[in-house]
Amino acid sequence: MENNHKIVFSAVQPSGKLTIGNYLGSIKNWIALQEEYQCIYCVADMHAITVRQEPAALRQRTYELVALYMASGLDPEKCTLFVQSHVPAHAQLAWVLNCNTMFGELSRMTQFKDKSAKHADNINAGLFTYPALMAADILLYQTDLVPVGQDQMQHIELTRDVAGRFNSVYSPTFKMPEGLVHRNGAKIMSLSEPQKKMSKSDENTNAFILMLDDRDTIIRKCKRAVTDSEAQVRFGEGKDGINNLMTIYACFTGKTMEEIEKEFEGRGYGDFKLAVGEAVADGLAPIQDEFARLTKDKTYLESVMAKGAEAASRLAGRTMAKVYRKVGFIG
Ligand code: AQP
Repeated sequence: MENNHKIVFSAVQPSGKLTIGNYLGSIKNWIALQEEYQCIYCVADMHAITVRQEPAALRQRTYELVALYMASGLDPEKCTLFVQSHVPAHAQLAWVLNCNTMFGELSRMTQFKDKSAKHADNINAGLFTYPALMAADILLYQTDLVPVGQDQMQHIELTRDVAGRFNSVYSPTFKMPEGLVHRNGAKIMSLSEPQKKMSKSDENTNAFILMLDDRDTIIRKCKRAVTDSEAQVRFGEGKDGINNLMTIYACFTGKTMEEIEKEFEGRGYGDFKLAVGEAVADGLAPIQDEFARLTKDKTYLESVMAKGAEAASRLAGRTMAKVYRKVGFIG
């Protein structure tokens, strides 16, 4: 397919093992885009330290996330894969954007409210200004499209507000990015509390399925998923648990909700939960095999990171030079 030069940017934090929420809400949707657009995918290690991380584990998870990107189908020959801290322009632009982002805007971010409640002992300034760094990530590359899960749309809106403000104060500099939320899997919910989003940092390990969970664990977690007492596989109001399992099943099998309802008509939740577990395990198995192969070759992963950082730095440098000139820094 011909590359139409629209730019796509997205990132995931190496803040824990990735869940199927991260996969279905973002990475899975990135694969097709690399055929059509100029795609830049980042491992957001700078975002990860807004929450306390164990340094050796962060380093290890950064390697693993690069490997997981590739195992999921991202091809470093077709897109740019890089690690955020390898491109200093992210921190440089974040500072300038911090000076163009309002305290009130940041105070309204639900992720800040959630995370500061969860990490009450470490409500640091980085956690608060995280959206300015995320705006920098996106705006540095003159991004057109940002494929994310539904939970990130508020940050994309803020990015647009900050870009608009900068453009009107200093003259047009940043392209206005659009969030791209996939119809299916935009918000995968916790298996234990299906009113809450599935999150990799949930303390309850039964609440999420990890991309690297083994088959038995996946099936066990699906069997334990909270549902309702109706015993009818149907998508509807008041059935958050079943709706969520149906969404997961639909994402892994490509079936519609109607097809799923028909398939499980007159059958109990036990059958359905087992089928969901098997579909997830089957879908993840090839990714897990490829991941195991790639993580053995650290040198190769480092070469992908280095090549990606070089390409990303080149693009980011152009925007940074413009920004510094416009705000009045001597070039
Ligand atoms: N439950 C989800 N359903 C759909 N999409 C999701 N995403 C996250 N959870 C779900 C999408 O995954 C991408 C990367 O997210 P992130 O690593 O930047 O962090 P996050 O959104 O804060 O994800 P987590 O799992 O909740 O991490 P922690 O627990 O560390 O905060 C984004 O595109 C996001 O929309």
